[in-house]
Amino acid sequence: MSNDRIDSILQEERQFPPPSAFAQLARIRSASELAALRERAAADHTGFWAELARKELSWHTPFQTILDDSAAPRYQWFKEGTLNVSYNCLDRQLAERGDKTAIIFEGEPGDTRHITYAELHRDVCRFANALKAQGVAKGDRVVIYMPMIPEAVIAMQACARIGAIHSVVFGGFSAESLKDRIEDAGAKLLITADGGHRGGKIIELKAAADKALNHGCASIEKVIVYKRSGHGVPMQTGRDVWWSDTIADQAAQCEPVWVESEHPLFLLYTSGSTGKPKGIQHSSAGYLLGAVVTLQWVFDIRDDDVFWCTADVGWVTGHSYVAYGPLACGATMVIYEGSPAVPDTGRFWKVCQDHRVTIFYTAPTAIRALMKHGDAIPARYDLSTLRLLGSVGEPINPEAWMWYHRVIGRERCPIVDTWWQTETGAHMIAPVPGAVPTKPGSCTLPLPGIAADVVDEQGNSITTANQGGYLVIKKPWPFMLRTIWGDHERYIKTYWGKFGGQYYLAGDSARRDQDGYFWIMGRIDDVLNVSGHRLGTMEVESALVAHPRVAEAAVVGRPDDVKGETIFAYVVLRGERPPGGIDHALTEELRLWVAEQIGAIAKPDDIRYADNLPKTRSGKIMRRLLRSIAAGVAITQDTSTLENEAILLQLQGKQ
Ligand code: 7RM
Repeated sequence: MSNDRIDSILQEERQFPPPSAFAQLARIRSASELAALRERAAADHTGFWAELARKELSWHTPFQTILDDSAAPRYQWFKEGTLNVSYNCLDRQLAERGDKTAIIFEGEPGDTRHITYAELHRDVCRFANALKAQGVAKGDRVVIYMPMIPEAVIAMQACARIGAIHSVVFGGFSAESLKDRIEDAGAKLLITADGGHRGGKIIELKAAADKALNHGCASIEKVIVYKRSGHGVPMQTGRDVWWSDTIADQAAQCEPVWVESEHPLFLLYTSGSTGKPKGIQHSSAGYLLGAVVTLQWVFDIRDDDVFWCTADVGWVTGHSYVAYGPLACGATMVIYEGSPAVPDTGRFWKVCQDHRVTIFYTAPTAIRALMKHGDAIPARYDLSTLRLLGSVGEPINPEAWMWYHRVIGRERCPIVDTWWQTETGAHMIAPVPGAVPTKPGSCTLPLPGIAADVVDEQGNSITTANQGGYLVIKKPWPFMLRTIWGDHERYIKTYWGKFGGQYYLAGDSARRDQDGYFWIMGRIDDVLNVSGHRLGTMEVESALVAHPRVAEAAVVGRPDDVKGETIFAYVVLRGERPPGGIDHALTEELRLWVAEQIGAIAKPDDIRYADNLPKTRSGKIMRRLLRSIAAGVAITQDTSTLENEAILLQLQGKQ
């Protein structure tokens, strides 16, 4: 057994062709149309992207050079071109869609607002003028720490309008994280709110901001505070200003600042596996192009759609598929402020019903959490307007995929499982729903113009079906990250170091099946090594979740003298956790179940039951923390962002 090979043990044979009712009306309605697009891209990679950039974006000055790779891996796309992202999202909709609803907002308490494109344009212009009046200019960094309300999008768009670089910090992050990000970005201005509604509580954003600012953040000159919760917060004279006051005297027109294609649109911090968060830097033109073409190809966006991406603007998904992409396509979108469980776990389905959502995009963690409450809750709602479902953030296990398909999509809606990253800017591997048959658990095939592959340790393409390896991208693409803010060396090392600068290393392991479909197996750092077999965590987790009593599972390796590693599983059951976390009969049943499903090699040695799994705020399992617990070593990870710290004791088997 060679040591650099990742073995696949999951077998999933089900296939779902594009429903003909869907395909008939789709933008790309057949495999041959898609093949033609792929061939164009394969024949002339940069020409393909240039053609799209000319067609889909409105330029102030046309570009001359499609791709400058002379300083690779610092890639520059569409050089000499100038444009404005906010102009592309708003101004160009005014003539035809001024009165069309851009945003349907629903707050957690139930308040709703409809904002037309003309109104959004006006609000963005006013706020852009306000930012200028507060001293913000092109290239300045602005940190946005807001609840999930339209003003978060308005703030982002206003920055884009004047060429300021925003960095959104998710409202669930602590004062400490906020401070680190403000300082790394050297931000001049902070935009926040008094508080937001989430989980029936008020999230004290201004209080956290004050705490961050009292402990550093010397670069911050002004804080703009939007009044959302209205619960009364202290304002520091000279520093803090109310949003409403800043816009009071501002004009409803604001000439966009034309910026170069490569001008940074935003920084977004992501935590790496080690070290401090990386400020992922994105461009203006290339980035926006990615959001637009993927909304067309993968979401098949149409003028009459009501698009709802549930992601917060604190994540890249909320940048590409809330703040920018849908607006640049002139779509109507839903923004929901709060938790999926308030007032009950039917909230998502109620929002879909009430606002007649046609395209719904969420994360597997949300799907599994809602699935846990059974089929009866979604059955209460009219979901007949839905025509397409999407998934993002982690591999969706076949069990959850089937539930999503059957109970939410009512077997009528294709599911697009979209693989991408903060760094990639937009979807990379995902089905084009009118053309590509889907398989539960697979993100299917790379999009046209995306040179994704799976390679071995030496960087050679793996041609054997189902043999796992490193997921790489072999050619630059317009919406790729440009650098890590303030640390270009780290950018080179992290993403281009492994294969001599030739390939972009995604950091995920993956395999391709006999049809060339991609199956993400997990992060490279998470690969298990059991008696010389390298196994992806995802497959063992999928097998566990396929058991009727299991709602969620996370699997990590525990160092073992004999086997190298043994498999340690953390399981959340449907219904009650066994008393004291002990149920020997069930543990034995689950071990046998996994052995039957995928083979004895994958049988977990230990199973621990908890009420919840430790997740990052974007819903990704904190496997490093689980590895420490399994190994019985001291926990060094920051656990302050856990929603329920008490589960640590359960995971440790102490309660
Ligand atoms: C969009 C986003 C990126 C990481 C990525 C993967 C995992 C995301 C999928 C997925 C399997 C998917 N950006 N991931 N989507 N794994 N199937 N459809 O999530 O920067 O926050 O995370 O997420 O490991 O590398 S992210």
